[in-house]
Amino acid sequence: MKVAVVGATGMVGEVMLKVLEERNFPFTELMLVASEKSIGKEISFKNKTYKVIGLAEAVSKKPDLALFSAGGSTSQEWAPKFAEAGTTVIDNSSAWRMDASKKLIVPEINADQLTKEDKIIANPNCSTIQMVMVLAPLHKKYRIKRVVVSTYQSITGTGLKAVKQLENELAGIKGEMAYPYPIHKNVIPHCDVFEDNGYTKEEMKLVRETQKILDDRTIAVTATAVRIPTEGGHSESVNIEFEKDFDVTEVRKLLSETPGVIVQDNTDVNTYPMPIYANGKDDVFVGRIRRDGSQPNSLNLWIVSDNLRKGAATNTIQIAEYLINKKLL
Ligand code: 2RA
Repeated sequence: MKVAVVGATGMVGEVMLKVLEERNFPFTELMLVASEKSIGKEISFKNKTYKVIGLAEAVSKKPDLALFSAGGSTSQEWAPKFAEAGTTVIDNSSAWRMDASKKLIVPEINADQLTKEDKIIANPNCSTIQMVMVLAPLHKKYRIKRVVVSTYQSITGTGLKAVKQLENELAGIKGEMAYPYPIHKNVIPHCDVFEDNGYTKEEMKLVRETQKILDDRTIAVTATAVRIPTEGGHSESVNIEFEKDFDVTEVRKLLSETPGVIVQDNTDVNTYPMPIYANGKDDVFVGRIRRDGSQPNSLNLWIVSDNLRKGAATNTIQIAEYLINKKLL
C-alpha cells in the first residue's frame, strides 16, 4: 500500500510518523509531503531517509491512502485532487468535518458508517474526540439532553510557534507571538477565531461535531475553550444532563468497560487524569466522576487526552486501520 503523510513536517505529521511506526502500519511505499518551502528536506523514518516531496508530485504517484494534517486551505484544494486520483484521504483539518457528504469519524463510535465510496474522511477536532469518547456510551445508556464543557487546551494544539512562544517567555526572550498575549503564567479564553455569535470556532466545533458524531441534533452543547501553558494534552471539565437518572458506580463501570477510555478516579489517593500522565498515550482518561446535585440527572467529570495522539494522529491512523481491516481500502 502506498501511503502519503501530508503535512509531514508539522507537529501532528511528526506524531503520525511515530504512531505509524509504533503500530507497524502496513505500507509498501511512504511519501512525506509538505509545502514548497519544505521540499527536499530529509526526514528519517524506520532507519531510512526520506526526502520531502510537494503536493503535485504526491498526487501524480497516486497513493492509496493520504493522511492529511496540513491546514484547511491545503485540504480544501488538494484532498479532492488526491481523491480524483483514487486516493482515500483522512483529513485532520476542519475543512470537511461539517460537509454533509463527508463522514466525521471516531472509530470506537461510528466507523461502521464508512464505505468504499468514502474518499475524503474527516478526523474530528482533538477536543471533540476526547469528549465524545466519554459521551458516546453514556448517551447510549442515559440519553444526553445537555452538555456544558470548559476546555483547558495545551499549546501544542496551536503548533510549533506556540511552543516556541512559551519557551521564549520562560527564557525571558522576546520572540514571535502565536497568541495575542503572553501565555506564560496566563490563560487565554480564545482558541481559534471568534464567530459572529461571540463564540470561537473551537467552541462551535465542540457543539457541531458532537451532534454529528453522536448523530443527534437534539443534544444541546455549550462550550468555553481556553488555552493554557501546558503540553501533553487537553483537559476538559464536562457537565452532562441526562434524560434518565443514573448511578455513579454504574457510570464508572460503564466507562471502565469502554474501549479507549481509562477511568482514573480515586480522590482518596489523589488519582485523577492530568496532561503530564496522558502525554504520549492514546487513551482518553476520565475522572472526578460525581453527581451534580444542583439539578436532576446531572453528572460532572474531567477528561484528559493527548491532543496530538488520540486527538489527531492516532485517531486518523485508527480510521485507516479500520478501512484496511474491513477491506474498504
Ligand atoms: C487547538 N484543537 O487545540 C485545535 C487545533 N488543533 O488549537
